[in-house]
Formats: sequence, structure tokens, C-alpha cells
Amino acid sequence: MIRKFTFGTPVTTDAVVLSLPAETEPVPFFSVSRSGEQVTLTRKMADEDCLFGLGESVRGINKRGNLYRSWNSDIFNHTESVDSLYASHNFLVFFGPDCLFGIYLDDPGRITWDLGFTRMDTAVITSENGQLDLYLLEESSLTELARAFRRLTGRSYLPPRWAFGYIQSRWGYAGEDEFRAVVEEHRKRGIPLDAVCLDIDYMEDYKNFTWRKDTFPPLDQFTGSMRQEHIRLIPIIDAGILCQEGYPPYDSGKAGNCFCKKEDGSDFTAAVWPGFCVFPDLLREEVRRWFGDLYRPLLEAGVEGFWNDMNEPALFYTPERLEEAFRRAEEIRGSGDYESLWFLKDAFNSLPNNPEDYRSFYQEADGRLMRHDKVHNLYGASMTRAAAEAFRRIVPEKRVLLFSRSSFVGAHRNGGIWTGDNFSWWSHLKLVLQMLPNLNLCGFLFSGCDLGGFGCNTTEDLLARFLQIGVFTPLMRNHSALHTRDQEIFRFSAWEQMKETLRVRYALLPFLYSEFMKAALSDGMYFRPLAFDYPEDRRAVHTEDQLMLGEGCMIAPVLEQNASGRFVYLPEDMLLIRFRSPEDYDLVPLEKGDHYIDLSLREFPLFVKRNHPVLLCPGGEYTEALDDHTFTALYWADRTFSFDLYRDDGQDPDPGLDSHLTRLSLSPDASAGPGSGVAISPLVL
Ligand code: MIG
Repeated sequence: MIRKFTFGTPVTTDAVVLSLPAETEPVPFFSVSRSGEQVTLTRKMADEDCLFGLGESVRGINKRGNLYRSWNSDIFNHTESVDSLYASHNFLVFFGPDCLFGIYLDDPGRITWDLGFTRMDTAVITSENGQLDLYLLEESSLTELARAFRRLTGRSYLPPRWAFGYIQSRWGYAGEDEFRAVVEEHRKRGIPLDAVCLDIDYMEDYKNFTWRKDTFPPLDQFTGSMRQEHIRLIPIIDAGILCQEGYPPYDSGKAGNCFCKKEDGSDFTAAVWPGFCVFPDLLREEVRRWFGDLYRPLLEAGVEGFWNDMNEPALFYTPERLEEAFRRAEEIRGSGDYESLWFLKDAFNSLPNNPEDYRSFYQEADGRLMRHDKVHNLYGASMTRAAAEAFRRIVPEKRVLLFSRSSFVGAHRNGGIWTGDNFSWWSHLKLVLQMLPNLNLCGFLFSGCDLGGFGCNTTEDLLARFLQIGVFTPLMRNHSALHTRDQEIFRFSAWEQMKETLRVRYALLPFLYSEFMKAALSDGMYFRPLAFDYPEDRRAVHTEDQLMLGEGCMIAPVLEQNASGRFVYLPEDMLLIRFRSPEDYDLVPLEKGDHYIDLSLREFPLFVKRNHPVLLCPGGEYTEALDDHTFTALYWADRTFSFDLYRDDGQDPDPGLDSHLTRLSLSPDASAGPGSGVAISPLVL
């Protein structure tokens, strides 16, 4: 059951696809209070209550005990104390012995989620706008709640199948030669690879929709020659458009009156990579159409995937704020006291993403002029929407890969996301593991982090462990920042071990793709907290470092430096598959309970419920080379069971579920001896 309550006159966010009549208060489960423009929802929590949701945010799978803020931010330093990341996913589930419901705040402004921060027993949720649609979802289980949320907000984005291949990326690849060398090195050593990302260095002076001519051939030639190597190019697109007459996107946008305005009616400008930029007012349909059409030449030149960046939108500084900083610096010139120093530092440190700047321009929403901060969290989602709408117009027969940095609920229908600028830190292995199930709950199934870590220098063992998580994340991309240590697999002495990890990904790829597509097409979750499968099992409910994957699997990666294994809690009997390569693995049937699993640096585990299979295909160095007719099924069975494998052409934007399923019937392997039931069965479909 989904109920809606409306406060004030909220703007249309495009997050919700279901139209419901608004009910009148009282709102169940919460006490509601108002102060000024704000609306606050308060609820007492029982000791055992858990909170799931909020998608992209720091800390645990269970969000209880901390304070979070919905305010999309370009945050480079993801420490535990950061309260906002790049996205706002305002869906939260309350789950406990006496409660089971979800709450969605369809509100694109700033929201504070004090989830037991001020008082551990109280959740206090405050909308600053105070103009919102509040949805309350009640179902009989966590799984059904997730499904109901998707019914409310629409089906998850479907990427092309090749996007499940390995992607190599780096900020700093500045020309064709570098890309060729990277691709060649992968191919020469047999390291699987499907795509490379082009970061801002491919552009002419960082200008969107331009192509650097001194170090790159014409785009269509480049895509063509890379396709011969079975490699796709994924260029980055930033949000800001350089203010420069004669630059076509600026001229056409200016002519169409497409840019966000300041109060005096002039275009709002702020510095980002190319210099002073204007920002498309993407809440307007005609502006999305204009902006989306800018992707056309790239699509026509053979580009099949994009990543959208800087779309919080990130602002380095505005001319006004910079002026003010200099004025403040001038004021204290010559004074030697330490307070002046802090004052000076503050004047310059507060230049980027300054809240004042977000209050200084306007966007048009539903025909009304809105101050940007009231609709701030929609900016990234509207950029994703502009691109996706264009793809549907320009290449309706295909799925185009799209992943964005900033997002809002609703964007999950139009694209995937990556989790932004993580670091090469061990703690960030756990961070992504804890984010993924909550992202899935909020509808974002196609996602992944920068494997190896974006900021600072990675290490060989850290990269190896990152890749072992990446084997299971839909988006599997190695990405790193400018000036950090080279992070391609082949740079490391243990590259052959990492190559085997990637080979496992490719052997599993048709199976993982199938699990993903079944989840996406049935409004389910690819990754889930254990609580969703074992709501009665207290240990499982509070497990923070293991995830359910697809119908029958569980992952429990190594998250610590120099660990040679880890403890795993099995909520039921499961088969451990300890992978070293697609050909070299152990199959260990384990009983429900606690186990210590030995996992040397080259080993990683996958757990499977009884009477569920894991399917391995013969593998390949790129997705098109994968054979999805011949499999080895690994399982632990005590009876004959069936399993549905999903296969399609990997391109159809609207594939049905049922017509693509093949039902497999699998039996305990008699040859394995009585009582064992562990099987390695060849399958030809
Ligand atoms: O201000 O394009 O998150 O992935 O490499 C940094 C350069 C801009 C931020 C993205 C990152 C990308 C980088 N970008």
C-alpha cells in the first residue's frame, strides 16, 4: 500500500511515475511539526529498529546512529564525517520487531536525516523547503517494500550487455597513443577489456562536445579502429558550458535562452574546468532537448556510452565570490595576527560549491521561477534525463551506456551511477560494499565504484581486493586521478593474479548479467542486505560486511590489509566457491553458522544457497566473445531443482522478461558419492 501526503506546492521532480491522490493528515508513524518553512517528521525508535536506504551515503548498511544531509555535493574527501555525497536518494525503510514501512520524500531541496544522531532512539527528518510529496509505503516484507518503491518510481535502467565488461579509465590519458598502448597491453597479456573511458583530457580546452585534434584522430575513425579491437569509448561530459562566443554549444544555448539566470536576468556564471561557464536550465523540457541533441554527433560517430560529471553542479567559484575573497584578503593585508590568517584561509577555502552561490541563481520548474537551492538535488538527474531522452530519440533501437556522478531518485530509470571520488583506502572497500545494497533499494542497480581507488596512490594488494569486489558489481571500472600512481593491472608484479580475477568476472558474466536483468525487469534488487532474505535472523539482519546477490548468492569480500581470510556468517547452509581462476576453485559445502574462510590475496569467495547454481561460461577477452550456450554449473543440491537463465541480445531497450528465460533443471550429482550433492555439471543450451 502506498499513501501520499502533500505539503505546500511541491515542484514536479520526475521521480515518481505513479499518480496517487493526496490524503489528509495525520501522517501515520510520525509526528509532524512545522517551523517557518520547514517541515519536521519525528519518530521514536525501538532498540532493535534498523534503517535501510538513503542510497549513496557514508557509513553503514543500517543508517541508524548518524546524521545525513540530502544536498548533492562535489566531495573529494569521503571520510566518515561527511554528511552529503553526490546524490540524494530520499527513501528510507524502518524495519524492526514492530515496524515495517518505507518513507519517500519527494523533495529536491535540502533535507536533514537525524537518524539517532541527537538521540539514538529518535529519528528526526527535516525538509527545509517544507514543500513536498511524502509517500508512505507499507508491505508485508522488505523485499515487497523495495518492489513497491519501484512501482512508485519506475523500472531501473538497463545498460547494454557490453557494459558489464571490464572498463579501464584514468584522468590524464591525453591522446590516441596512450589509449592504444593501454588497450594493446591488455590484449597482449590476455587481460579482458571491453571499454576505455575518456576523461576531460580528450576535449579541446575542457570544452564539452569538442574533440582535441592535436593528439586524437577524428572521432569516427577512433571509435572505428577501437571497435576492431572490440573496445568501446566512453567519453565524459561535464555540466557547465564555457561562455565563449563562437563556441557552438554556447551560441545555440544562448540563442535558445537555455541557461540559468541570476536575479537581474543575466546568465549565472561560475568557473569550472574550461573557465567561466554557464549552466543549462535542465528542468525545462526544451532545454533538455537542446542539451541532449549535443550528444548527437558523438553518437553518430560511433560512441555507445557516456559518463556525466560535475553535475551537482560543482562550482569552483563565481566571479562575485572571488572578488569578495580578494576584498577580504585586502582588508587584512599587513596584519600579522593568527585570526587574520584563518580569516584569509576561510575566504579562499569557501570558494568552491559555496551555499551562497547556489542561492544566487534560478531555474524554471513547472513554469515557475525557483531559486536553485530549492531544486538543487535535481540537477544531476535532469542532466541524465536530458541525455537519456536524447538517446531514445536518436538511437531508439539501442541501449546506450550512461552513468552519472550526481543523481536523484528518478534518474535510476535513465542511467547508472558511479560512486564518485573515493580514495585508495581500505576503508573504501567497505564503503562501497555498504552503499551498494542501499543504492539498489533506491532503484540504482547499475553502479560501482572506482576500483583501486580514485584519489591517492593505490597498492598492489588493495587493487587486488578492489577487483575482487568489482567482479560482482555491475559497473566494473578501474579509475584513478591525475598524478596518482599508474593503476592499470599490467603495471603490477601480480598482474597475472589480477588477470585471473578478471577472467572469473568474464566466466561469470552471462550469469551475473542474467541475475541483474531478472532483478531489473522484476523490480527486484541485485544486491541486498542480508535482512531482506533472513528477516527473522538477528545475526543476518545486523551483518554489515556481506551482501546477498541475485536469487541465490552471497558475497563476503576481504576488506582488510594483509588479511589472509575472514570470518563469514552463513544464515543457512551454503556452498563456498573459493575462486583462484575460472578453472581453479574449491567447492566447500558449509553449514549454517560462523566460519573462518582462508583467502590468500589471489583467492575470493562466492557463497551459494543450496539448490541454486552458479554458472561459468568458457570466458573470453571481451563480452562479444562470450559463449552463453555452454556452461559449467556449480551447485550443492539435495534434490532436483530448476533455475531460470536470462539471455537476450544485450541491446534491446525494452526486452520482456519471460520470453528471454531458459528453464534449467539440475539434479544432485550421483557420481559425487552419497550425501555430498556437490556438482560440477556441464550444460549445453
Ligand atoms: O574536478 O574529470 O569524479 O572521476 O576523473 C574533478 C576529472 C573532475 C571528477 C570525477 C572524476 C574525474 C575528474 N572529475
